Amino acid sequence: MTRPGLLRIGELSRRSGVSPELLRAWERRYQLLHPARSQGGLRLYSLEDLDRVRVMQQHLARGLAAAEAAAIATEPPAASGTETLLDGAKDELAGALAAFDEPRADAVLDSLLATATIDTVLATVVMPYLDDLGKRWKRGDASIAQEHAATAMLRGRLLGLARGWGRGLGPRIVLACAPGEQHDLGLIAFGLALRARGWRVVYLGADTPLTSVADAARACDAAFVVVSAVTPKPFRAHRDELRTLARKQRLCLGGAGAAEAALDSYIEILSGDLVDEAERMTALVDGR
Ligand code: B12
Repeated sequence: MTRPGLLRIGELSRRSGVSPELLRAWERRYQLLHPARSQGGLRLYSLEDLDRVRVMQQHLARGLAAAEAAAIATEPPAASGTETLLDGAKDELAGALAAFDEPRADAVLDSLLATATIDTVLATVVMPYLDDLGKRWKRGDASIAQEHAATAMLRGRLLGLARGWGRGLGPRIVLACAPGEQHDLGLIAFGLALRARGWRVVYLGADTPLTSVADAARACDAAFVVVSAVTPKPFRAHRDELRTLARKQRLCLGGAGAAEAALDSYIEILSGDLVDEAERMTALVDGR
């Protein structure tokens, strides 16, 4: 991997699914990309370049001509407009999901993803929405059916965005929920934030036995393993197995339960906001 956020043309092509030839043409014709130069003179592209390519693709898929799509993709975001869009989007998403209106919820997410990065969409809309949903569910203001339908829909969308997160050349990370743990949305979102920073994700999902986590990490030569849980209970119940795993792999514990788990000091705890923690892990593996 090059520096986080700096990609060679091949990696930009793999991540966006656009051929290097077409990327160069878009750079030349529409100034869509603004590469920096490495010491050896190689072009290095930023995550903002990748975002612009994705916005361009979304508008092409909607039938716009290339010049029109490029004009939108290269427009500087109007800060206040974006903020207003994000503010309104959480309420709109909540309204659509509460009414079991999947097409409307999809449309809200589509328009958000066309204008904001995945980090922003996760941190300002999806995660706060899930937090509110949990509070409403606890108060009895959201039914079990509404909670199940909403989380199933969001989980599907997040996993859709995750397609191809195992590809590329970055370091590999194995993500798994602790044994007995069903809450995997935070872990998927964390994987997406890592993916945006060049990691390759091997996702094992809910309720994974720790011996299987160890097998997978060994088989794919993972740089890191993250085990997550919403409460400290599974971490405490599997303390010895976690210690064994930590002797073989670089292990981190994540999710709301990690902060209270109080295990050994050599097991890294990721207890902050998931985008910040993805940034911190990237710095760790880069030796920054
Ligand atoms: C959706 C949901 C479910 C779904 C999960 C679907 C899925 N595939 O994930 C289902 C229906 C399966 C479910 C089941 C249960 N749930 Co539930 N669930 C929720 C709900 C509404 C949203 C969870 C969620 O995804 N939140 C979004 C995440 C991302 O937010 P977060 O967990 O606060 O995480 C923050 C950080 O910790 C960080 N983060 C999260 N994960 C990770 C991972 C890493 C690596 C990192 C770095 C950071 C990170 O990101 C977040 C934002 O900063 C919450 C309410 C809530 N407030 O969260 C309840 C909640 C988590 N559930 C709860 C409970 C009690 C249960 C059940 C026991 C209910 C039951 N009686 O059956 C079962 C347990 C199942 C099990 N064995 O795990 C409680 C937990 C209370 C507690 N602390 O003990 C909550 C808080 C609801 C409540 N207010 O009571 N649940």
